[in-house]
Amino acid sequence: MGNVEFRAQWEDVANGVKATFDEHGYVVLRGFLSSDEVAEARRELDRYIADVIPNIPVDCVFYEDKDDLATLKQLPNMQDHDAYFENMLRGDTRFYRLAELLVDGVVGRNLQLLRKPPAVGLPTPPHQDGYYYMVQPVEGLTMWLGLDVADEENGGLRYVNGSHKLGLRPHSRTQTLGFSQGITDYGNAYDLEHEQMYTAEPGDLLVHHALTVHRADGNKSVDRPRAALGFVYLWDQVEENAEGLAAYREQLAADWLKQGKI
Ligand SMILES: O=C(O)CCC(=O)C(=O)O
Repeated sequence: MGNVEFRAQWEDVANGVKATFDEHGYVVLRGFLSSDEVAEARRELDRYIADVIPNIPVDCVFYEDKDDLATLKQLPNMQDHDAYFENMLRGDTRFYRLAELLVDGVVGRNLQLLRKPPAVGLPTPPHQDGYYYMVQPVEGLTMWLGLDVADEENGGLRYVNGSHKLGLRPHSRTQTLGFSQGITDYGNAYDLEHEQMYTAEPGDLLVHHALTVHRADGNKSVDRPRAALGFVYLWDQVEENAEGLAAYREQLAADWLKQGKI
């Protein structure tokens, strides 16, 4: 990955980026990947879709409608099934180095496709990623790398500025495949005053803390998919409720199967 422009900016970025992330709970890095690098990631994603999907369990591939392959919406844990994406998350990549800069000592836990197919792509409910991971302390981050244009029509990201300083919020089960937990008291005065919507171009990187409240709209366009890659890094000192997490995931997969969603 040799984005010269990015390397030239790296020192400035490194100086300012952590302060911004710590203050707001997120930071937006425009042009984090060059167009060539985005093209490579997209080619690898196409290869994954063609060659890997046929050989992985059903709970690793989500569609809005499983009978319509055009409605592909999420590919969780791609790092478990493919060396290219394993390296992207855990190798000595720009993503990993940035995660290390923001949280000293990280483990790459999940690399997933986050896609909203046109017309049927559902909204992402308001949530905090830290709630899903069952860890203490809730210390980690998610990077969201745009592969398509994302905007108000097809599902830009909405962050609640400063919400990472206010602790974990109550969540409960949603019926949204891939985002099974949503904040139950979302929409209080703080949320409404501090939420900001971000659009993205391919190659832009949005990074948020594991406690930052965020959501996204559905894809209301007729022909513009909105694809992104999501990278989850957790602090390497967190304590995980591994049993609770495994039990929850097993139950969830059983529910989706029963409902015919996967
Ligand atoms: O892409 C989206 O709609 C949501 C992304 C998200 O919630 C996340 O990366 O944590």
